[in-house]
Amino acid sequence: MNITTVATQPFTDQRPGTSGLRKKVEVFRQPHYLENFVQSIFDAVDGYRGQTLVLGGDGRFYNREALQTILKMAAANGFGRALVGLNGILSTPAASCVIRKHRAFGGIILSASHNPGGPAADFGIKFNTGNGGPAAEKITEAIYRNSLAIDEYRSCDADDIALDRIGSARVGEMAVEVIDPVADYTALMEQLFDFERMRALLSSGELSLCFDAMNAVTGPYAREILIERLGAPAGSVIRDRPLADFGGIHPDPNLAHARDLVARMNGPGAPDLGAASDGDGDRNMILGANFYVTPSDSLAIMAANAHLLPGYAAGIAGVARSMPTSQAVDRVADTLGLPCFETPTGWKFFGNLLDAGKITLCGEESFGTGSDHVREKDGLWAVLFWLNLLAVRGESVAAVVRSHWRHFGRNYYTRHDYEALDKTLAETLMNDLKARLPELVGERFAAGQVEQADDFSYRDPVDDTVSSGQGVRILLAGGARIVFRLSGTGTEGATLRVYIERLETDATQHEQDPQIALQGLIDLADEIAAIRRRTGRAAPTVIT
Ligand code: G16
Repeated sequence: MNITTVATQPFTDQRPGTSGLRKKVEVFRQPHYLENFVQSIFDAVDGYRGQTLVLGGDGRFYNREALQTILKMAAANGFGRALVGLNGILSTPAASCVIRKHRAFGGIILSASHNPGGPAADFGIKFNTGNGGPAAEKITEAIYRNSLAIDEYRSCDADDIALDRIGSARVGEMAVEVIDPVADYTALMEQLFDFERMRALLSSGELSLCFDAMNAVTGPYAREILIERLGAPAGSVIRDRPLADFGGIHPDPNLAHARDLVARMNGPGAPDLGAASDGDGDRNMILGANFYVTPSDSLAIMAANAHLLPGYAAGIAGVARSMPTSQAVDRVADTLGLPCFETPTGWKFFGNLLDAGKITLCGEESFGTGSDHVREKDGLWAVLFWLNLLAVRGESVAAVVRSHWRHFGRNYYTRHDYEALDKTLAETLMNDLKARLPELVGERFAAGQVEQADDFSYRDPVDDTVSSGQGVRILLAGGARIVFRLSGTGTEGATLRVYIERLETDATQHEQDPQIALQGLIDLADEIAAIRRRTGRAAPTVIT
């Protein structure tokens, strides 16, 4: 193998965010930019010589080109084998599944998740370790340090390999297998859920669904599982072809970006279950006929009902949620006597808890739920969970959620995003807020008295790593909360996220619009942080 060592210079902006490095395509296409980051990954880990690397992405623009570059670098750095998804495709949860099943050293996933794709849009790259999950912070920080000091990277002279057919090839001395991206994942889903029962109901039309793959990676997975294996009618999966620019849409499964699905679910003859996933297949949105399930409620309902499904019939060990996620799941954990962990935003923080067997289910307000079957959040898994649950309970989505609220109370919840703010302005807003925290404690507002105000810090109970500065929490009497943090996944300016929640135990008050039920707290958030005055924005960009 003809290895080349290429001289390079550091870029100063390669610190991984909430989930890997996300930048505009044009940034990644600068000479050496991608290569520097990939070499920094390899230099941050040990023991991969001769080992297997899993490679794939969400199929967005630049996916294939980047894959060929990474294959040559992996060969030159001494990997023994690479497993690559057909056409360069692997959804994020499927990549996690393949890493675990084939005992790979780790994987590189090419995705900017729900961010738009195309030449003028976003690209991303992240490293997952041998447990199948996103690299922990100590690795992502080592990658960043390496990226600041890098002066050369290794590649090799080799031809590009054909990604469009399943089979074996070589890049230098490294074996490459182009694999079916759907097979291992489908087999895993069949172990967790009652396919026979779901098939009987879906193929007879007793249960119906509409899944929106948003022109992104889950199309092939949804077609195989929902239509081929479970017998749902062909039109049940919409926007099912992965496109390099996602057809010009935001592949983000929320009420704003899945408009057609929402219209169908709110129209006459709506299917029983509506769902959507994102660019790389790890997020999910769940809808019933005329009914929206918040991701936080979805997690809580899963925890309360898991024992009804085959894969979780033995019970669950514990649950975890990211700090800004509503406390609905905490109430389930309390009732069931389960351990419940509160982690910083980012799936990587669940990895140790899952590996140690401390939790079985976990989730985030940002449309992510998952379990110990892989080490990523998993969009289609969540859809199958709900389908299986509806099949077992024989009730509508709305009935399942309403009976949950009656039993556990309703955690009214909303997130207000202010996107593309000036970075310095957003950072100043947060810093000023942090400076005010001590004086806020004990203060009485119309919406309640502040009991605690802090900047969230997390000590990982498995390896004692401390992650601080993870978001400002204002905790009010009665469990109401306002949380402020800056997004770690945006590629333009800064995004301020404001998360607002309060518990309502009176069942006669469960049918309010959350924006109305939370109005007092929404006003208080603005009063405390002066968002409108400082940003000049009259309203949030996105409300979920
Ligand atoms: C990523 C992470 C999630 C996180 C989300 C939002 O999701 O994997 O853990 O909750 O970003 O992060 P932020 O609020 O910092 O933008 P995804 O689907 O983009 O990979």
